[in-house]
Amino acid sequence: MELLRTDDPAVARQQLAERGACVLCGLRPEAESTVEASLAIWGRDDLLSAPPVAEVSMAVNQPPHEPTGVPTWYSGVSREPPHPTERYDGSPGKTPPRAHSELLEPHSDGYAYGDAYPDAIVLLCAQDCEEGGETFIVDGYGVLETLESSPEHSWVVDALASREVCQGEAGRRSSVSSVAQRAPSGRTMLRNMLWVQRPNEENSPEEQRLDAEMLDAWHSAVMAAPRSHVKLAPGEALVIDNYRCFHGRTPFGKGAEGRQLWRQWVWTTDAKAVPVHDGEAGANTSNPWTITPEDAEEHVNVPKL
Ligand SMILES: O=C(O)CCC(=O)C(=O)O
Ligand SMILES: [Fe+2]
Repeated sequence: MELLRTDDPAVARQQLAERGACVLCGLRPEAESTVEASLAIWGRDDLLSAPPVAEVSMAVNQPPHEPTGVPTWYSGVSREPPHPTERYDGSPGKTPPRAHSELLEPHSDGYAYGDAYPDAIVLLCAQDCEEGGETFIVDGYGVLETLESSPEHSWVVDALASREVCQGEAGRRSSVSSVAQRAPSGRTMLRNMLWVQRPNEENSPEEQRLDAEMLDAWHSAVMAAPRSHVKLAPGEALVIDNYRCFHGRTPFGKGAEGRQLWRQWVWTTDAKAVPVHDGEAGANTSNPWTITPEDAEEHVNVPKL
């Protein structure tokens, strides 16, 4: 599938609804553009939260950099979050470092938030590299269809919706829930996190074996699914439905040092739950899962797979 390029935010939103991803063009190649683009796509009514952008450069796991002048937390909250969620507790864990010379496998962003992971992502290119560093998308709904139509694997679809597995970082915030869920808005929510999703440690050995079998089938199907590649140019943003699509990128070649992307996580009114930044004007504190500014620093820009 070819990802559509458009400079019209309304078309981008339409594409997101129909295909789960597209490229929005004609943006300034600056960090500030990510919130502007998000506002242009969803508008103040439907954009609930857009925390500080994170810089994605050569090493995906390098500490995030927050430039001055970038809005710190978009608090255009004009209504209650769609669904509150509980606060997760946990101590720091580790994710495998990803070298720029390696392929970054398809994944969902935001595992640190548990079920309240962001429902959309805006990945804006400020500077590209000469070789490699292409971003790609896997359509998770397509993966579900493929599983469904395979006599050998159709059981996986039901299992994804009913088996509760560990989807949080080990030793950090635990998140035990099903891989496939439905948000109150009706959207199907999927997660693909190769190094994070694992059998539910509370389960019996036999149940854990079934968890593992399901996760293996799911991860294998995602890895085998078609990928739509896009080489982003400066001023272009890949807009992703993070409930539906998984993203990754090819290894960098020449000019890797210069490549720079800005990553904006977005929560819209269609999200299952929205983590709320505590203590900021306009922040909605009625959500029991309220994160403090320190928490936000640590978790909003949490190192990614
Ligand atoms: O470098 C890329 O193109 C994607 C990076 C990524 O997956 C992320 O920042 O979440
Ligand atoms: Fe990512």
